[in-house]
Order: sequence, then structure tokens, then C-alpha cells
Amino acid sequence: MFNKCEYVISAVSKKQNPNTANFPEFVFLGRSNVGKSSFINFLVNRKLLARTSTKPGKTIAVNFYNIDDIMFFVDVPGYGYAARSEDQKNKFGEYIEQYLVNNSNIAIAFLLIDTKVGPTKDDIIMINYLQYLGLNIKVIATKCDKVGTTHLFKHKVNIINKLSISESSLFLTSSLKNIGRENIINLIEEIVF
Ligand SMILES: Nc1nc2c(ncn2[C@@H]2O[C@H](COP(=O)(O)OP(=O)(O)OP(=O)(O)O)[C@@H](O)[C@H]2O)c(=O)[nH]1
Ligand SMILES: [Mg+2]
Repeated sequence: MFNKCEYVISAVSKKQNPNTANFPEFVFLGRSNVGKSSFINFLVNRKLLARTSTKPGKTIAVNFYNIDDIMFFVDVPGYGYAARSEDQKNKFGEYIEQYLVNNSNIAIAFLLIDTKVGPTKDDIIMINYLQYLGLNIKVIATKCDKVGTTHLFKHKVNIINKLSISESSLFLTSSLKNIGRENIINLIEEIVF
């Protein structure tokens, strides 16, 4: 896996969706700065595939990555970034919605939550929306390196309770410290192979 990882397009409307072959799509959603782009790089083991930034608001369109000519990873702009104008927020919301609605290629919608910050109001709105769309949702807790091991359990329980999810749909990860990659790869492999 991950012999070929290629940026395809930054789509700003559904017409630009490159997936004409109906390959499974794995989409990464979450608050701005939660670590979506970093997580994609971590998964495919390439530092520079998806562009990341210390400042929120780096990803500004729906970015498609062709993985091994058998699937797509999809990186979307983060929500909850206050410094964006209302107009921009609405536009991003529209693209994301257009992408998610009636898209039967989406195999897993990964919702990324900052381990330490926990789910925000926006995250709860997002998970409800993903459930309403009937998507297969898995929750990735990011940056777990920021929480000491003694507090990890507490943060995990907080995420499970606030999002009303089962323990088996939550995955603790750190792109920085190389934690939790294998579990996500297994989920993807189960679908693709
Ligand atoms: N400590 C720590 N920092 C991380 C980790 N993953 C990402 N970061 C940092 O978090 C910041 C944001 O990362 P991005 O991957 O750009 O976040 P994003 O969710 O793609 O952000 P937008 O594109 O704005 O929606 C960067 O400074 C990363 O270095 C992690 O596992 N641990
Ligand atoms: Mg990003």
C-alpha cells in the first residue's frame, strides 16, 4: 500500500470530483488545525503530500489524493476557523456539503477530534450530520502526544460521551509521535482488499 500517492485536484464544486472509476473514498473531516492534513501524510508516510500549517485555515478546497490507483483520500477545509469571513465559511460549507451528499463512494468518513480539546459544538453538529447522511463514521483522536498517559483515559471517555459513540469507533493517534497508524490502515485494508 501507498506506493503511489498523488495529488489530483483541489475541487471547489462537485463537477470537479475526479472519481470517475468509483474507487472508495476516505474523507478526513474536522476542525481547522485539528491535524487532518498531517494525518494523511502520516498514513501514507510522506511529509509533504498534503500541505499543513501551524496556522489554521491552510486547506481551502476539497483535495483529492489518488492512492495506488485503487482509492482516494480526501482532505477538506476545517471548520470553526473564526478568522474566515462569513462568505468564505458559507462557501466552504457548501463545497463540503456538495461533496458529502449522495456520494456513495465514501467508504469511511473519518472525523478528527483533538484529544486534549475534546469535541466542540461544531464537532457534534458534524457527527450528527454525518450520521444523518448514513455514512460509516470512525473517530480519530489526534495529537494524543499532548496528553500525559495518566490523563489519556479521561480524554477518551470525554470524546466517547460527548459524541455518543462506541469505544470501538474511536482511535487514538499522534502523527507527531507515530501512534495509531496501524489500526487505521487495517480499517482501510478491510474495505479495499
Ligand atoms: N503535537 C502534535 N501536533 C500535531 C499533530 N498533528 C498535527 N499537528 C500540528 O497541528 C497543526 C495543524 O496541522 P494540519 O495538519 O495543518 O491541520 P488541518 O486539520 O489540516 O488544518 P486546516 O487545513 O486548517 O483545516 C500543525 O502545526 C501540525 O504540526 C500531532 O500528532 N501532535
Ligand atoms: Mg489541512
